[in-house]
Amino acid sequence: MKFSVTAAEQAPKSVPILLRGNLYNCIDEAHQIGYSYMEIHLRWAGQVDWARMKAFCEEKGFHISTIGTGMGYIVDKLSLTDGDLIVRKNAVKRLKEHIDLSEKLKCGVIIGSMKGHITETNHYRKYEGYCLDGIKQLADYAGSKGVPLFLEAINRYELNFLNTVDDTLDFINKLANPWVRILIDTFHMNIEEANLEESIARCGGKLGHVHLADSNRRYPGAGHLDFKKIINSLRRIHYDGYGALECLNYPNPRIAAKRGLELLETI
Ligand code: LER
Ligand code: MN
Repeated sequence: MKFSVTAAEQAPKSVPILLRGNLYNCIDEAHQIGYSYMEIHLRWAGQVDWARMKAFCEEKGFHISTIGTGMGYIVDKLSLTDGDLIVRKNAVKRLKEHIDLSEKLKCGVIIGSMKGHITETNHYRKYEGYCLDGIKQLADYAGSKGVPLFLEAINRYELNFLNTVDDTLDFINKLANPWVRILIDTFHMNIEEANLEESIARCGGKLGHVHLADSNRRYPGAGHLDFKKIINSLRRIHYDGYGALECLNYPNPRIAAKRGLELLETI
C-alpha cells in the first residue's frame, strides 16, 4: 500500500487534514517527512494550476493520489442528494471540474460529504434516486477520462445516508460501473462496523481507496485501533491502492504525519 498524506490550503482545526497552507510548501514538507503521495482537499478545482502542479510533482518524483471534495458540501452546501434540482446540478458540475483536474494529475476523485444528507428520511428511495442519478452521470464522465471515483462510507453522526460498508457496496452494485469503487475510512468504520477485518474482506475488489485515522481520529497509533490487523486484512484482499492519512493534526501537523507514517511502515 502507498501511504499518502492529506493537505489543504485552508481548513478549520477541527477538520481531519494533516498539512495546511500553500500546497507546494505542503508537498515539500511531506517529501521531507518521507511521503511520496498527497491527497489534496479542494473547494473547487480552479484552486490548482494543473500544469504547474504536475511539473512540480514530476520534478520531485511525487504524485497526487486523490482529490478530496468535501469542502464543496461543508462550505458551499453542494449535495448530490439535495431536494433542489439546481443544487444537485451544481454539485455534479463541481465534481466534473474535479474530474477534469484529476485527469490531468492522473489521480482519483473522492465523493464523500458531497453525496449529501437526506432531508426527508420517509422518502429515502426518492433521495437515493437523486444521488444514483448524479453519480451515474459522474461515473460515465469519469470513465470516459480514465478517472476513478471513490464513494466514501461516512458515519451516521455526519451524514444519514450510506454510513456502512454494506450500504455503500449495495449502492455501488446498483451503479454497476467499474469506475466507482468504495472508500473506507477506519475512523468511520470504528463507529459503524461490527468487525473491521470482515468488512474489509467484503469489499474485495470493489475497494478503491482507504482513509487511515485512529479511533479518536488522531494519527494511526494515537488511539486504540489495531492497524496490524487492518493492514493484514487489506493484504488478504490484495489491495494495492493508497492509504491516505486523514487525521486531526494533533499534537501538530508534522509530528502527526511523521508518527502515523512510522507506525504504518513498521507494519
Ligand atoms: C471525508 O473523507 C470524511 O471522512 C468526512 O468525515 C469529512 O470530514
Ligand atoms: Mn474520510
